[in-house]
Amino acid sequence: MSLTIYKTNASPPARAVMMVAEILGINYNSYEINPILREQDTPEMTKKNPMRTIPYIDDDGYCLGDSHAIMLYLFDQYGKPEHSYLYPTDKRKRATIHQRLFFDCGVLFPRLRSVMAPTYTGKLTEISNSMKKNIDDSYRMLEAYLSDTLYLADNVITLADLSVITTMSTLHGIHPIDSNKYPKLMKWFSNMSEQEVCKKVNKPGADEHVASLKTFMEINKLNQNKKSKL
Ligand SMILES: N[C@@H](CCC(=O)N[C@@H](CS)C(=O)NCC(=O)O)C(=O)O
Repeated sequence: MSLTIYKTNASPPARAVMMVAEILGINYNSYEINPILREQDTPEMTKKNPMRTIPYIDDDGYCLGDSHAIMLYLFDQYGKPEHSYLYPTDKRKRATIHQRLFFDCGVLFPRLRSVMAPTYTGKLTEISNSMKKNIDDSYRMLEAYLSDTLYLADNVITLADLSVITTMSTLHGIHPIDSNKYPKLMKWFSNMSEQEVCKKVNKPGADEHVASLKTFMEINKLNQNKKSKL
């Protein structure tokens, strides 16, 4: 068996894939990619993942991009009966898990990405009010998703939680959850952060990601101030 995960620890979707691999006990190779330097754009990498995003995997010649698709594949390929809680067979629970994964892919992560992209390209000096409004609106949705269950799709942790916690760990670092407005989300976030897999696999990369976004914003501010004085 030879599974390679192309990743960087700061990347939220890469952290989600790494957490699933950790829980399933998969022995994998890591290949570090720096997306700021666009290391994923070489012809060889583009062939493996035409989306040119991180993470992607190569499992004995089978290549797959998008963390959500990868998480489901790893579960199907490597999951054992004791992991069934992560993706139960009940059709409605599965549908809810899918919805939360699509929510992360199509709503939550893009709202973080709208901060990341202009920050890493030197444009953003602080999160704008409209960005904050969009992020808060996502927190409102998550609060609603947590109205009937302790976790996002069930009373136990599923793939949905492993995906969303990675995006939320960066978002909370740059635009903290207001626990008065979103008490269930705050409790979920604290519960998830206490999980061993999150402490070991998610936290170091999340801390790195938050610190790098804040540092880039500071540098952008200095550069823009310098330019305005010229
Ligand atoms: N939906 C994708 C998003 C992946 C993504 O956008 N990753 C970022 C790094 S955190 C990236 O590769 N950015 C470079 C780009 O979008 O070109 C997933 O879940 O894997």
